[in-house]
Amino acid sequence: MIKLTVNGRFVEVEDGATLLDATREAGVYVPTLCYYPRLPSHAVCRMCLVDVKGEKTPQPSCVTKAKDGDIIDTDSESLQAFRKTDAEWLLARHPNDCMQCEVNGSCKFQNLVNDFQLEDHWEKIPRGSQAHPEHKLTDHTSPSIWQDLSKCIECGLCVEACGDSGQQQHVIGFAERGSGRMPVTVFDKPLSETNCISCGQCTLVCPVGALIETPHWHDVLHTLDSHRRISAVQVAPATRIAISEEFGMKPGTVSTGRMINALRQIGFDYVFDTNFAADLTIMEEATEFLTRFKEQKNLPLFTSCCPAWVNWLEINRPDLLTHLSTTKSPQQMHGALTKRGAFAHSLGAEFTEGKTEPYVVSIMPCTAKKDESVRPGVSGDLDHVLTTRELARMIKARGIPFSALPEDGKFDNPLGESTGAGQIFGASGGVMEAVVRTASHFIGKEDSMPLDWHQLRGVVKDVKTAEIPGVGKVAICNGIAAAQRMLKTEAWRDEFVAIEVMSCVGGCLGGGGEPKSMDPLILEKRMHSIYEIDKGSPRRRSYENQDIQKLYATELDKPNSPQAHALLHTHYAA
Ligand code: HC0
Ligand code: SF4
Repeated sequence: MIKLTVNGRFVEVEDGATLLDATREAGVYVPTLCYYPRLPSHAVCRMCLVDVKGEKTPQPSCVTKAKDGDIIDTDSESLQAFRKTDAEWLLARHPNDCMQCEVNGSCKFQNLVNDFQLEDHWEKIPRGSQAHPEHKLTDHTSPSIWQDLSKCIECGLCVEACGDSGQQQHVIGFAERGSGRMPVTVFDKPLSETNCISCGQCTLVCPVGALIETPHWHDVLHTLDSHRRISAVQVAPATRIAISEEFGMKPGTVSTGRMINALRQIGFDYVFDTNFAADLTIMEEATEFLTRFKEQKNLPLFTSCCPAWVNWLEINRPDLLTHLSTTKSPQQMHGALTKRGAFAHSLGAEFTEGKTEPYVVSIMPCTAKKDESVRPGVSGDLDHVLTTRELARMIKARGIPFSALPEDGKFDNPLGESTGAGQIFGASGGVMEAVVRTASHFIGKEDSMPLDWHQLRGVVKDVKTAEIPGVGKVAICNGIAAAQRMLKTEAWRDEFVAIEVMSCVGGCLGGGGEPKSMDPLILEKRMHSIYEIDKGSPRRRSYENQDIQKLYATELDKPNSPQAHALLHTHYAA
């Protein structure tokens, strides 16, 4: 351990810790703009400079390692003056449209301006140099991601998140030098024409509003307020946990009941659980897997519920699309059942008497789910997809005191009941574990196989594997970069019978639409809660879901039946 003092306070930090870590340990606030826990720091914003006794110049605390005996001052007059000037320079290049900005209230730069009481007294120098008009500042062509580089502060985090340190897609890179420097797409193409997979990791790390999810929450509130259609919303497994962070609660706090109550107050007539459809996905996907296994065809099966992974395959390896499960994702299944299946039928007369079809919204921790909802083959299942962050904005816009809401909210049925297997979909490895739990029942080995597959869990390892007795080896790729690495050789073809890929590290709980936490252990904390919900569930295998059993009995016959195929399966664009 390293012992040092920060502003006169004694602290101990682990070997290898930075001065920034030490300030956090001491409970001292040091502003940062270009720092993000899981990405390399380049110390470009200079906001985190601190004085270190004995050093002639201030040191960037995000990259300077702490040493035994260091004496740190974070708040000297000269540091305050430097930070102020530095931030005012950024402000001179920043548009003054905070009131209309989608990240108003959660922008790190806005917070800084507020904290430092900065005045915008310099002459404005709009971003985007006249010398390089080819770099378009705004791009609204993607169904998932909006770009507005007039707000960019050049932190470089999007370049890292999309590039070598993150998703390995390299869609965004820096162009130009000096004051014209900005992160642009390859050949300045609109995002929709690049290899962007819509994962949204760039929006997660952007400290300002330069890269955001394509916003749809205004449309949702507008439609709800018109009261013209019966409305239904479904919520993803990961959202009910991460939403708590947006309201100052401890990471990992489970807010299922509060969230349901908030959604009712926002104005939704029905609040459903995506986990119900996750159970249904398992019925379809486990059956599909066992059929392929029997026929030894199109193995290994690739899971298909991560739309950024589907996008990646379509763009980069269309030759492998036959491996993808044709089972729709839970989001799309739930949408189809709500719009055209069980729920729509249950509305009966109310549905037919002038109210038109139900208005269906989903809330996901993911930006690519927006893109998925307009894919050929599934478009029409849903009207709008919102991220967890957009849900928080709606709750705030409605003035709902989220943390004070009662925790007693319950999902509506019949599309609301779920098992623990549906809940673990939100974590990397969860889909595969859920498949194994139900497939073992289908092949009569339920009693001899474990319910908990700890080898498949975790947010740290790139690739996790497990041997399923009598079936073969399965693999989990924790992030799209891990999948890319695996597919570089041919070994996967013979080694595995099924492969789960989630494009974001950690799975959906680390999705690009989640709250922008700076807690280095955020993925672990969210994951812990997901498995706690599973552990406490009375039913933990998807086939045990009573409402799913009823759905097959009344509407879908059996898994992979023609009826199930018509409503619950899709195809891919080669
Ligand atoms: Fe996920 Fe899903 S688990 S992709 O991560 O399969 O977004 O949370 O809702 O559809 O269920 C996201 C999360 C979902 C879907 C489910 C799957
Ligand atoms: Fe890159 Fe993902 Fe952002 Fe697209 S959404 S630019 S792939 S990080």
